[in-house]
Amino acid sequence: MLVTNKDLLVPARRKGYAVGAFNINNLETVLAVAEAATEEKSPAIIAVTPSAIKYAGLSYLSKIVKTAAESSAVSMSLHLDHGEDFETESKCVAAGFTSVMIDGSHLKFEENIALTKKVVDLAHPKAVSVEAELGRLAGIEEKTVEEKEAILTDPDSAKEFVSRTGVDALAVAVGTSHGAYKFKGEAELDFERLKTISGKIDLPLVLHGASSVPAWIIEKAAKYGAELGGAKGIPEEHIIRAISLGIAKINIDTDLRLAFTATVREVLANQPKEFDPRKILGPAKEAMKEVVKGKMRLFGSSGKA
Ligand code: PGH
Ligand code: CA
Ligand code: ZN
Repeated sequence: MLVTNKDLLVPARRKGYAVGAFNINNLETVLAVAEAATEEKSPAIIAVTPSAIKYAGLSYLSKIVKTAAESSAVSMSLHLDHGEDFETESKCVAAGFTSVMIDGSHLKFEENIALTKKVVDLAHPKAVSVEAELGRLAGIEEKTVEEKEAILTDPDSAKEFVSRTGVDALAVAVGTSHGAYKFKGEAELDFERLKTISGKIDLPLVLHGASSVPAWIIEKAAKYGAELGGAKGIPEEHIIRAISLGIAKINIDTDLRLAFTATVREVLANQPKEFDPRKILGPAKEAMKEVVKGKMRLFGSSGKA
């Protein structure tokens, strides 16, 4: 079933669990998320970035995701992740996305409000949910954000932002970042700030850059030749605490990429005679599916479909 992010996230925030938003860019990743959601009886958000669209095409990706949603008993949404311009937002709404993110976090406050409002006015009449971002995460994104340019979300500005734009969900910056290298030292999130924001805003809050970069995946990848020294993610205890403080949507990309790559390396190393793509990508899909199932259990969304 294809539903909106609002349908999935309002109950999540109210009941204290979070729904995973999993970044996809090919058939295998969509299958991994859809099969995991079915087995866990969990809702799922399937997230597509502009760079995924550039890689695989809007029509291919939206049709693959819609096929997955329509053939599953659980609820799923088709979500644009980190859309940055009105044209991309319009194309995704026209292609049947049920939710769009407008990431104006690189803009000045008033400009971010104006662009976000314009997207809300486009999306809401078509019953499409809108997520916006205030503050700025460091790391690899559509455009890489240097650490010194990262800004944590100001709670009062966030309250003003949501009331003036009418968004359905807000992505906050509380110390996470995109990619596999989130911390040089201890993993630290600003929970006090998150608590203050969620006290002021009762909308579902979104945690980007939430991959945990599990040691077992890094070790498996390294065993078969990957060079990922210094990779570090968000500890699972931090995720649980963030959910208790109002986070209702959690974005995961890096952990799926790592599981995929570690498994492809393992298959190629152990079976040098194999050259059937299905025998290489099939196990990689299974590995991503196990990661997704683990996230659903961690986020508390299992059994909530
Ligand atoms: C993310 C994914 N996508 O929008 O925020 O973050 O790099 O931690 O998986 P990760
Ligand atoms: Ca951003
Ligand atoms: Zn993100």
